[in-house]
Amino acid sequence: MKFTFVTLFENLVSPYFEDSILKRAIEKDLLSIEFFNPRDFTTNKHSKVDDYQAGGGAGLLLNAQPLFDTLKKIRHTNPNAYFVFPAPAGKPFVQADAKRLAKKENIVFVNGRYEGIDERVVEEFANEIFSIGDYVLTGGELASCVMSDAISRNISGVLGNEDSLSEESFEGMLLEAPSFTKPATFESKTTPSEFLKGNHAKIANLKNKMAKLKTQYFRPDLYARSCTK
Ligand code: 6GU
Repeated sequence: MKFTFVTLFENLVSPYFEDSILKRAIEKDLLSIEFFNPRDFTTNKHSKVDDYQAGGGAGLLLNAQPLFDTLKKIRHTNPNAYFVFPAPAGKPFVQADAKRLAKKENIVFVNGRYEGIDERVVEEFANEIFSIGDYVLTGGELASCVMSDAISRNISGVLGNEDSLSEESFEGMLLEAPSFTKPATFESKTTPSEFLKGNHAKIANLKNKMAKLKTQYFRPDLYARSCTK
């Protein structure tokens, strides 16, 4: 998988790939990243990339021309490039999207800043528009990091232990059960005794009960959906 980030602020994104699991994925050639800055594609004297909104409205928009030319170049280089636009007005990004997109060869995250992107660029290039939650960020970069992280861990070989993919939250529509490590007693709090006895069927049963209770308590919306499946 290649992630292409179109951004005015490469430094907001690149450090995220310089440590831990994603760093190792790059070293193992399972993942690569590249950056394009629309400022390099400006045709005006002062390399200006933003402008007032037609018809008024607060805040600046990214101009169509530099961004359009950036994306045209990317598409010309790779006709299979898949364009994802992070935006608060997109559809909610969920685990099923992370899994599906992990099969693409090249995902291009097109990051707006300011109040957004000229709609004609969205119309021409966007394969999908995603939001990562009901709040507004100052730009798409954090959302792109969030989505590329969630996608990466679904690429075969990226996680050390692929089992962790099937047991975790959202795979079975329930939140993950609480987990514990050593020692058995810590700060006078004890690990549930079943976990220490080693009967795997009983532990699985207890974990499932805990997962249901936790989901009911923290995410009644998810729980209601899991009951209908
Ligand atoms: Cl994807 N982008 C921005 N700018 N704000 C957001 C978002 C995305 N998702 C939630 N808020």
